[in-house]
Amino acid sequence: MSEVHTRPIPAAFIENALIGADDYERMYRQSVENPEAFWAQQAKDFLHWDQPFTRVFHEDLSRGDTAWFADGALNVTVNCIDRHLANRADQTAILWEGDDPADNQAISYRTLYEKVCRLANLLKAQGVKKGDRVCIYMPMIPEAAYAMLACARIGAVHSVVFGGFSPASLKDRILDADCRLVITADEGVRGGKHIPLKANVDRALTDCPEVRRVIVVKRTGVPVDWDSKRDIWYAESVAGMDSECAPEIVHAEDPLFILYTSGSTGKPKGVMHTTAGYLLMATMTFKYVFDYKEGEVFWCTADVGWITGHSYIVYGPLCAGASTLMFEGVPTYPDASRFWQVVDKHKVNAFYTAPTAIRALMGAGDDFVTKTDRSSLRLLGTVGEPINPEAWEWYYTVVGDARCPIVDTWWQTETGAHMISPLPGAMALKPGSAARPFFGVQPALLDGDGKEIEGQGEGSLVIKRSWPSMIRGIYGDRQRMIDTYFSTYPGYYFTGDGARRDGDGYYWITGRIDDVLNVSGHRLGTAEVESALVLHEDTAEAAVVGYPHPVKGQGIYAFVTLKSGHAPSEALRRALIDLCATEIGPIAKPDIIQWAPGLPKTRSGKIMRRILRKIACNALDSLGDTSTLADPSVVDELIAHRENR
Ligand code: 6R9
Repeated sequence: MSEVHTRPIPAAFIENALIGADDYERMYRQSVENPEAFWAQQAKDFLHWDQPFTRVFHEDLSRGDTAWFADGALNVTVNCIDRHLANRADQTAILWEGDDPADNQAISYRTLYEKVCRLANLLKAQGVKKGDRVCIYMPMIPEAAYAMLACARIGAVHSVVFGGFSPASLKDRILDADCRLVITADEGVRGGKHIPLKANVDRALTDCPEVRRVIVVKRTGVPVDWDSKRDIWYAESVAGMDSECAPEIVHAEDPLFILYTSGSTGKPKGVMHTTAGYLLMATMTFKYVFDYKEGEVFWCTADVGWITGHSYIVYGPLCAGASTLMFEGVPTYPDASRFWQVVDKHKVNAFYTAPTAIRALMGAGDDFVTKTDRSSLRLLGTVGEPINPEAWEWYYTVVGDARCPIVDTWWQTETGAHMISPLPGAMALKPGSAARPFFGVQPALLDGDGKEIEGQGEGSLVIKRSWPSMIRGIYGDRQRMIDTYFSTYPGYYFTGDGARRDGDGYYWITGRIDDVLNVSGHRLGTAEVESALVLHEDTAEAAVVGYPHPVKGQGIYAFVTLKSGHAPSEALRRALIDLCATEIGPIAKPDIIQWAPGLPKTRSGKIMRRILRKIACNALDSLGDTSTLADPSVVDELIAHRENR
């Protein structure tokens, strides 16, 4: 890669930044040299405790163990709502922008308090108790946030399932977490299209006999099928509830939520986060990485079904007392100017989105951006996948008018909060680099032998010590957490990403080094897509790999072998693509299907994905050694008929 030029921090920004270069160096040093003192102070500064902690943390990474502030007790909603009522009850907590530009709503902290208490009381009335799991399958409407917070109010554990997932995926997640109650809406609305959420829930629940109650928010008012023993309407049910609900004070290490994410093998896993450490780090990173100042409007465009929505639409901003914008729609509806129209309409100060959206909008042309004002913007951010320097430059110069620093934030569902990111007032920016670690985070790069690389170099990205918002478990399968994250390199947290460190100590994330795909910033396991493809009765075998895609970052390339006697056809191709959509969700549709008479396998029968990746990327001069294959001629056949040239 050619060396990119460094962008200094705009002078006007440095002056008022919360953390300057010297602050960063000093605080970072303290955070790693004396983590006890550092984190104890942060936890006192950022959170309200009902029972103060005396122990700061404990860790044993070889067993994936960590505990933070373990003898302290608190409630997340007291931190995100109640404590703001004295000073900012009338300030907007959630600024909702509907899919239709004419639809919007400002919810004050006072109103949020009432909405959350009523729903919390409704959950209690339905028998939900501390520790019970509640599934939330919602569009991007304020009720999604109320539902998450209502669970937190009573110590219940939410499991938000992205509204784009299919009934089959929803069913798997409900069963895995043993949820007994589901909160959903009649429909979702995105880009003018309607998504039948309630009908999806009905289908999922045919296999979930334990779910006794479904609370349905009326979003569009379309007629929906109704099971009068099971389903209740949200609005009429909460109307009868008390608007006060005493918070359940929970232990710092009690679970707050489960969120499913894809790994390299098997079904998606329920990543578990606990209360205090997660909330602390979500809030602290929100404030410092986005340089958040009182009264500002913050907009994260993610869906609440992903970790980014959890940490930076709901928990981080609300705990910090910010106004958080929640957007129901898509970047290109009614047209490709929508994001910037919304920025102007609501005077957004910080804007946080994914590289895939930036690339898509870049392709639509500058006019959609330049015809808007955007002078309210002070800072831009990206997350979800590596950002290519061209997209970075466009974001910086065209969207940000070369005034706004860009924070490229590297983190994961499992890390709960930002791990590597510029602090915008503290360090110069390098397009394409996530810059330097956040306080308390100690990244390292390991070589092929598991030895730490000093100074410049490239390797497997790991984290050396625990941090407050580290994954605490995989729901129902502790061993799987240890195997996935703490066994590859004992004593380290294994991220699954590769990275390079340059001479200034900046990190450049190179992408996943395992069998996880990143399609438009969404994680998908190759194994999940393969399982869907082989459900078709004509399919004998399937192997899925990623390949570079100009907008999505990665596209899905599937090699499919048919059972003997079955011939490829366009109809079969469509059927396989649809199968991925119905089994997983539309994001899992393969971009390319190549009919493969055979797959490259070792003599022991293992598919050599390394070779398939090269074929999918059209990188034929670096195929590597194929001599260990059972039948090397398979490779020539696949190359001759490759679909990506
Ligand atoms: C927050 C989130 C995590 C994976 C992660 C990495 C990729 C996220 C990135 C990035 C390069 C960034 N990733 N942020 N890669 N630069 N700034 O996206 O969580 O859905 O769990 O995905 O996304 O590969 O391992 P999650």
